[in-house]
Amino acid sequence: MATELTPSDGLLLVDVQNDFCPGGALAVADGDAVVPVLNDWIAAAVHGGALVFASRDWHPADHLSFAEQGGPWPPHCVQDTPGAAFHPDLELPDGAAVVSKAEQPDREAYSAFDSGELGEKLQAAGIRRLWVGGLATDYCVKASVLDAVQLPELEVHVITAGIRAVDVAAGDGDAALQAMQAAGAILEHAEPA
Ligand code: VGL
Ligand code: ZN
Repeated sequence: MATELTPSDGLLLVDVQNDFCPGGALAVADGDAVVPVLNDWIAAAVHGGALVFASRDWHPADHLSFAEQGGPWPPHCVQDTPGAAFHPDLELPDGAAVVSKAEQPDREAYSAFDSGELGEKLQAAGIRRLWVGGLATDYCVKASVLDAVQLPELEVHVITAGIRAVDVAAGDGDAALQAMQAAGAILEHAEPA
């Protein structure tokens, strides 16, 4: 069944940034395949008057998640570098709210809700359903969805065609999907109307 979005819907695009796409510093296999899928959801959001939020991993150059500082990742999504930019084909509408996260050098922040403002913005806008897609399934999408399901009166849907996993270990992405579903998120396999 196709889904029609309304002004009480929100679309959260998680970290659709160059460094998470093929050729990037922390490339997710097939990561750029989320772009056309999410563009369809963006079009449906614009058509239906739904709000669009785009989170971005926005690290200082000395962030603790980078290997040089003892963290698990190669440097990625360093503030104001091309790798940190949104994928050039992502059709972010005017009025999309950009949410930056993981800006503090000494703190990891996978969830888009770690920025602090997103929960309040959703609540202030009267959002009742949140549709989530982006990168990566097993890190920032998962963390964002697990935070979102904690908010009162918010139904959380994961756009399964619009996410891709890092899969450091095989099966991480599938486990993340199960964890999101177990926490109360709805796995959405349909296309937007
Ligand atoms: C992410 C690893 C490190 C993500 C961010 O956006 O999923 N993953 N930083
Ligand atoms: Zn990061």
